Order: sequence, then C-alpha cells, then structure tokens
Amino acid sequence: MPGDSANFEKERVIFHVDLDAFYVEVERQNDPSLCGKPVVIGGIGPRGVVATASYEARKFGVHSAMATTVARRLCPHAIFMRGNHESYSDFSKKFMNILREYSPNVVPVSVDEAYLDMSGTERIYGQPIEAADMIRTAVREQIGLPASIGIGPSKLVAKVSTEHAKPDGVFQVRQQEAEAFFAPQTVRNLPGIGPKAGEALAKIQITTLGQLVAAPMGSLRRVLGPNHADYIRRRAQGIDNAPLKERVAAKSISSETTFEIDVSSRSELEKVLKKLSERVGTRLRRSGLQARGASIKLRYGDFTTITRQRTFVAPGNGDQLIYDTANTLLVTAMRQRGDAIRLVGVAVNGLGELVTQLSLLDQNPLADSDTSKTLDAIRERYGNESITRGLT
Ligand code: TTP
Ligand code: MG
Repeated sequence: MPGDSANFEKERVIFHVDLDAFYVEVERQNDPSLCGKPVVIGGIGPRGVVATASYEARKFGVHSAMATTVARRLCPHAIFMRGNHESYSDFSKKFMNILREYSPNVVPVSVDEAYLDMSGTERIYGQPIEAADMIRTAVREQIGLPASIGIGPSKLVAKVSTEHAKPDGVFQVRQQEAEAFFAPQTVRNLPGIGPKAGEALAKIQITTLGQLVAAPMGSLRRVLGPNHADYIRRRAQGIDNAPLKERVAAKSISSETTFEIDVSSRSELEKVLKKLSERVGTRLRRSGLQARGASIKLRYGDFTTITRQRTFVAPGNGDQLIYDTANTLLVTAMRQRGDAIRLVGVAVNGLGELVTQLSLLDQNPLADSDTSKTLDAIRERYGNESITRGLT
C-alpha cells in the first residue's frame, strides 16, 4: 500500500532532552527564594570555577567553566553557592525514569541530558511537538524542573536543535531543513568540532558550517585529516545516521600541560598537578561518572615519557582523591628520577561501570554503551584531545 511505504521511509524522530540550568533549578526546588534571581553555582574559593549559572546571571555574560572571580566581576549581585552533588544525582535519576515512560529507547548522555527514539510514537502521543510538550510537562510536574527538547531526524540535528529550544522550549528541524539550519552556525556549534579543529578551520577562513560544506575537499582533508574530513563534512550538511546506542571501549579522561621551561621544583609540579586533577575531576562529575583509578604522565627534557597508574581504595570522583593519588605517583617517580620535567598529565580511568552505581542508568541493560555516550558528549564539548581511550 502506498501509505505503508511512505510510512516505512519516514525519517527517524529523535528527541534530545536537556534540563535548563540544571544545578540552579535543583537548588530552586530546595529553596524557592532563589527563583527569578541571578544564581551562580560552582567553586566559591579564589580559584573556583562556575559549574552553571541561572539564565538571569547568563545575561551578564556568566557561563559554565568561567573562573568564579570573573563571574563575580560580571554579576556582583548574583547569589554564589557551592553545589550539592547528591541532590543532583537524585534529580537526575528521577528525570531519566520519567523519560523511560515515553520511550523504550532512552540513552542518557550526561546528568541532565538524554536522547529518546520517538520514531513511530505518533499514534500514542500525536505529533512530535505535542509529545515533547507532554514530556516537558511531566518533568515539570513530577520533579519541578524546566526541560528543553530538540527534535530531529538524528542525534546530531536533535542536539543542535536543543540550543534553539532553550530555555524551556521545543525546537524541531526536519532532515530537509537541516543543511540550511546548520549553514549560518559557527563550526564550533557542530558536535565533533573541538577547539583545535575550530582553530585550524579559522586559519583557512572557515568559520561557518555553510563555508565548511562549500570548501574544497582537499583543504578540508589537509586541515581535518583525510578520514575525518568526509565525516565532518557530512555532519556539517546535517547528515548523521548513527544509531542511538553505540558500543565503544572503556575510556579515560585526561588533561596535560607542557611547560615552556622544563621544571624540576616539586612544589611547582604539585601546583600544576592540582590544577590538572581539578580539571579532570570537574569533567568526571559533570558527566555523572566516577573513576576506579588515576594515572600520571611525565615527559622529561630528553622526551622520554613514563606513565604511572594507581587504583583508588574505593571508586570516586573528588578532586582531592585524584590529586592525592596523582601526587603519590609523582613523588615516587621523582624519587626514582629527579630530572627536569617537560610535560605533566593526569588521567582517570575505569569509568564505565560506575555510572550504574550513581543509579543514573539503572534498569538499563546497555549501561556500558550509555557510558560511552556520556563520554562522547564530553568530547563534543571539549574536543577530542580531552578524552582518550584507556589502554585497559
Ligand atoms: P548543561 O546542560 O551544559 O548546563 P545547564 O543545564 O546548567 O544549562 P542549560 O542546559 O540550560 O544550558 O550541564 C548540566 C549541568 O552540568 C550543569 O547544571 C552544571 C554541570 N556542569 C558543570 O559542572 N561544568 C560545566 O562546565 C558544564 C557545562 C556543566
Ligand atoms: Mg542542561
């Protein structure tokens, strides 16, 4: 029947659901006097970093990952507070459970974000926009949090649509509209283009996705690498056939620094190690993960490189735990070889199974692959170099 074949060829309906100013809205549930006010959550010490800001504070330019001191300057009248991570995990779990009532295929990608395959649900929930409103209402009524939903024929298009849905809205882009929707956006808006690729593209005068699509393939291959260029170009055209769930090997999160002048002072190395540990810890917690161990990487002046690894007594994701472990490794390594160091790196590993412990993904038989999605989301945000596959 013609109707059936038309149905068969219909594009997928993928929802990307993301809570608005998640940490702030949880705090507002606990303390309604915070509603309507500029609120900044994050480290409040002199070296603290903003985890997130309410939309009232964002108007002043405050955003995630900014130094809190800068945020204070931009928005001095904001309420600054430390987060309450247990509460966020709790809300996250409830949020994911609500989503599971609407689709059997829910893939969490971070604490406040998930993909849902809503293909073929029109008979039950009506048009995608109506279904999205239903989900948003359910989330609002059951846990009090505002959610935004991007709707697209793929994860890629749905995710980018969410940015246009925010705050507290829905935005749908169909496959035939995707390329035109992407064209005026900056290349960094495309998940998959990290800071490094962004810079490399800017050097050849490519700043928008439309320019990327129009550029000669040869230039793209030179800048992005021969294999990656085709993939990125297809994505820039709004084409993404990736299934909702993909199995990827276990990963680690790492951060490293190369010194301009080789360093042999232990206190200076410890200072850097601390910063790197915090960076890694922030990414870990943000993605709702914990680690089983940490490692350090040291490169000496003569370019010999060593890595040293240690398992935590119990899994965790705190900065102090990561730093203490990394520092023990550093001290031991320095005792063995006291030469000046050119590069120092910190990584955490054994991330996979611990998502289940956080209860983010319970009831989900594919927890492992969902973990990798979380990592993908981080990689999309920070660029490929921030996350590497673990060797074990
Ligand atoms: P996001 O979904 O990126 O941000 P958000 O929910 O606060 O705001 P919106 O989605 O409306 O833009 O991240 C979810 C939570 O993760 C956020 O509330 C705090 C935490 N987080 C960090 O701790 N550090 C970060 O750099 C980012 C981006 C988020
Ligand atoms: Mg969010």
